Amino acid sequence: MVVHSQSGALDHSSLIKTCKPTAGVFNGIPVVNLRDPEAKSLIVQACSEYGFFKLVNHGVPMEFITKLETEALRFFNLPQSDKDKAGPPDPFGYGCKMIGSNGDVGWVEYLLLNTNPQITSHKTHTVFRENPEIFRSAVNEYIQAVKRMAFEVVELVADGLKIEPRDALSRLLRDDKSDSCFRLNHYPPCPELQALSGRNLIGFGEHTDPQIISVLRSNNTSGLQICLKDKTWVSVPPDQTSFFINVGDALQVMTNGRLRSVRHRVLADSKNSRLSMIYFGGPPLSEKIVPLPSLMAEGEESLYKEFTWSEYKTSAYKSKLADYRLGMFEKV
Ligand code: GA4
Repeated sequence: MVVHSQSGALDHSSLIKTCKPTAGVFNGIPVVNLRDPEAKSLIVQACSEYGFFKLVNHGVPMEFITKLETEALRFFNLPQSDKDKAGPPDPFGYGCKMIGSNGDVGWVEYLLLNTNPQITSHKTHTVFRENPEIFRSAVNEYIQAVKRMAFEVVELVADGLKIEPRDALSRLLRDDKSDSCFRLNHYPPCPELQALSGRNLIGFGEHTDPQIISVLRSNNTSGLQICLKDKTWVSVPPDQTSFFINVGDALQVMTNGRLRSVRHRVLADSKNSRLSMIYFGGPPLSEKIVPLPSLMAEGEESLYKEFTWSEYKTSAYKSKLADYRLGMFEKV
């Protein structure tokens, strides 16, 4: 179903997607304490069953999180004409409602940044004319801390799956040429939502993340939903003090399907705005995405054709958000 909307921070009239409210709140999301001696097996278990888990005791200082959140809100509260100066997202920069370049829309505005500091500084200069240094340092200190935690998480994945060497995954994220990005998503409240006779408004449509791993932090507004193995959608209770970790397509391939790239989406709220910040850890463009040899059992064959991250990205950017992107790389 599509509706026209003319109000809210996403100001111009446009077509917005809705869906039936079928998902219930799920209290079974696995919770992993990063300092738990059992963390490696709990992570592998969670990533095989859900491709998703909540991380606590993560070591990222709350101060970095709130500082960046404040700066992000300062930006999203600017007049539309000022925000538009930081767009369009090509793919980096400010975007409003349009996601990617193949006609996907959502009730969302966002900033997409490269995690390479030089590129970040170029864009943030346009974004934060008045005081680019404050935003730049807030982004950099946050990303640095989140990356460090993400390296640890993928090393625990390697330990849990007995992958050798244990930096087989983390070295890809640590690489200077790692093709990683960072996204700030703002979902303004949509007051018209109540008039939609019980339907839900899609903030960010269903998709899987193409990269190795995604690390998400959001404020306390709900909206995130994940798709379980049996294809039912469930709502993830928000927790602003924790991080949520997603397995991406590349990690599914590198583990030959042992870990599952999770389909997820975000619904908008009628009263509360949602702010999320996501680090997408990807490999260098030239990296071959193949199952890690040390993980393969004797005689086990790859479920996927060989491809480089650059080839996968090119094909992903030609796709629509909800497409099953790994499909064309599966062996028949
Ligand atoms: C989904 C994960 C990340 O947000 C992202 C998205 C990207 C974009 O917004 O430009 C894509 C989407 C994401 C997958 C398919 C293509 C590309 C929009 C889209 C329709 C930054 C990414 O890497 O892939």
